[in-house]
Amino acid sequence: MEKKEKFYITTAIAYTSKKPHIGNTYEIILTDAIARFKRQQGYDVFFLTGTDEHGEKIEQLANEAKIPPKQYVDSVAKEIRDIWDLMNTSYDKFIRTTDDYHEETVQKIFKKLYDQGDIYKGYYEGLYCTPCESFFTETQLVDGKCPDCGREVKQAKEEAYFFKMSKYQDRLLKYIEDNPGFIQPESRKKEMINNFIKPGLQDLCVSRTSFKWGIPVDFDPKHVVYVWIDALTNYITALGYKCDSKDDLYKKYWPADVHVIGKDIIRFHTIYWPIMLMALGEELPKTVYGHGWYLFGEDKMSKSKGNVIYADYLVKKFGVDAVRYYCLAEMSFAQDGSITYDAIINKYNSDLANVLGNLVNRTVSMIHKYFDGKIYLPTDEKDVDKELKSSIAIIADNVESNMNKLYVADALNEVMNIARKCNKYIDETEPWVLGKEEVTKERLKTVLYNLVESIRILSILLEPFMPETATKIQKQINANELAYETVKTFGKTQEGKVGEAVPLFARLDDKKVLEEIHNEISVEKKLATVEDEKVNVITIDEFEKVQLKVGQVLSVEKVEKADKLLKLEVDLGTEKRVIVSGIAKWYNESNLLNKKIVVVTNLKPVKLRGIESNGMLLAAGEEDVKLLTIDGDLPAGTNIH
Ligand code: ME8
Repeated sequence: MEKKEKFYITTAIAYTSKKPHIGNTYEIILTDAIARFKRQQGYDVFFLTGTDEHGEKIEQLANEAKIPPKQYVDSVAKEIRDIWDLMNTSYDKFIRTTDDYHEETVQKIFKKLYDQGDIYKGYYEGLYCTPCESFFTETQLVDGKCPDCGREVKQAKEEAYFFKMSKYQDRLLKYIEDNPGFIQPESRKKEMINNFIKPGLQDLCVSRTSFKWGIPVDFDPKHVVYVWIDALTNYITALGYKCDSKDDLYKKYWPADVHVIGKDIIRFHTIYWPIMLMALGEELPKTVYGHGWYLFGEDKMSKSKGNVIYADYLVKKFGVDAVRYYCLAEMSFAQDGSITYDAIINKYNSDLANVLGNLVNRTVSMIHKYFDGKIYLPTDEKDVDKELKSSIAIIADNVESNMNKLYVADALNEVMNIARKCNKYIDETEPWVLGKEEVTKERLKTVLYNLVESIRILSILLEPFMPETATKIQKQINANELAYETVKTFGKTQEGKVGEAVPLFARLDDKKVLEEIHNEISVEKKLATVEDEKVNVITIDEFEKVQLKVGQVLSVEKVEKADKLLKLEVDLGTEKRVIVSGIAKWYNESNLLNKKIVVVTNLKPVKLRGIESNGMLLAAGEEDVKLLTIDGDLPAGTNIH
């Protein structure tokens, strides 16, 4: 038997920080469609997906949830895999970056690169905020202070490992230029070359000491490996690349034929990743395809805006294949897509119910009505039949060429064009007229045969995009010839009986469905808010750690060269304190002197513009700020409880 050509395709590995939304889910559906298409074409496909489970953010989320990070990622990784399974994606392997074999190989790779001099130990220098444990650049500061907590930052140096990116810069540029298909879409290629590579690559800081949830550098365990080095390596560890040896799977499938990723992480995949591979002496991936993003209408999906759409909810409302259809059809190559509930309902009705569902249902029902479910071979060929056959042949070619260019939405639209052509063919041939007279019923046999045969071809071409629907259609028309090559030969259907006519996509009442969604979403939002609040619940003991007192303002001064700051002297009964506060925009001596306010008295002192501030005032508001005051008269120093 002829040896099949291999095809290795991967998705980005999803962060186990939170449940994936429809945008992340789009990527696995897209990759699945390409993988299924390649399998149909006879390739020996390996399709990899998985989860990216380390990093500071995940450590923080686990801390907030008061569970160990591993327990946290186990639960989110399961949620992700369940959604990938729900979407009927045909991945061959699901890798987790917490898998033992992956962690071991990442350590070996780090050591190898260190031993050969590509990674060196140095210092990360910058402006450091101690409480936040973070480095910032001058431009990231806000009023010269930490952009996160507003405190002073100081010049600091932290030990870290660096990767000599610049060493490989020229080789990378040459690879990109010699392999025009490497970065897709083309427009991204220019961006990478002109904005990042040509100006000169900086050495990359590849270890961290500020958190623990990562793969330790085995020869220097206070460092953990930078999460991107850990994550990118998944594409080879999953195949059994072990640094000092390689499994057969690796030998067979590497290099990747396509890495499917989102547009935001193209730089990591087309600069850092190829350079890592060059340093390891391994082949580079053939193509990195950075798809666009799904937006909610025109906005980025974000939990805080409450506009995140989840795949499992959509599946409950519309079914798996309708969700796959929308996602694949509505994001053109090199562009962003838009998703809203009403757009899904519209597309469902216009394409799936009216065009595809209607065609299959009408055809199978007519065969039952006129011929007791029997399909007869055609007996003549009119122009209208020729036209149908030739357009289907052209469409089948278009589907293939679009898929080979990764123009998945265009390919799917072509498949739907078969259904559109068939509906037009029904209008032109008027089967209901032909069915009236015995003499014209002979012609009707041919018309219905052509429809069934077109639907058979359509169903094969539809399989990569909507696998369940393809099978349902094949059952209804009782199709036996399902090999991909047969899409190019019109006439494979034999005499026989069709199955039962079962509607594929019942039309949705848009107003009713939208109203249901609106109600369900608002209940979900409420539940989510209760959940969020639970995470932040504190006990009375914790609250009592904060000492609050009534303070009276004794003096008010502006702080030099700091527009926002006021220096106050506050009477706390038994003592006087200096407090520096960022309220100069709203308060001055005239509206603050003698005022009774609320002061946190046991906060660690901080220096602001060289003045030690010993306490904090409580205030409300962002744009318009008001200090908390006391209702009635109480002496300065009174405890607040
Ligand atoms: O980036 N529409 O993980 P991730 C379409 N762990 N795609 C979107 C999207 C949207 N609205 N939002 C995100 C990571 N994506 C890393 C990858 S790979 C070695 C490490 C895409 O969970 C995003 O671009 O944040 C990425 O390709 C994928 O979803 C996973 O995103």
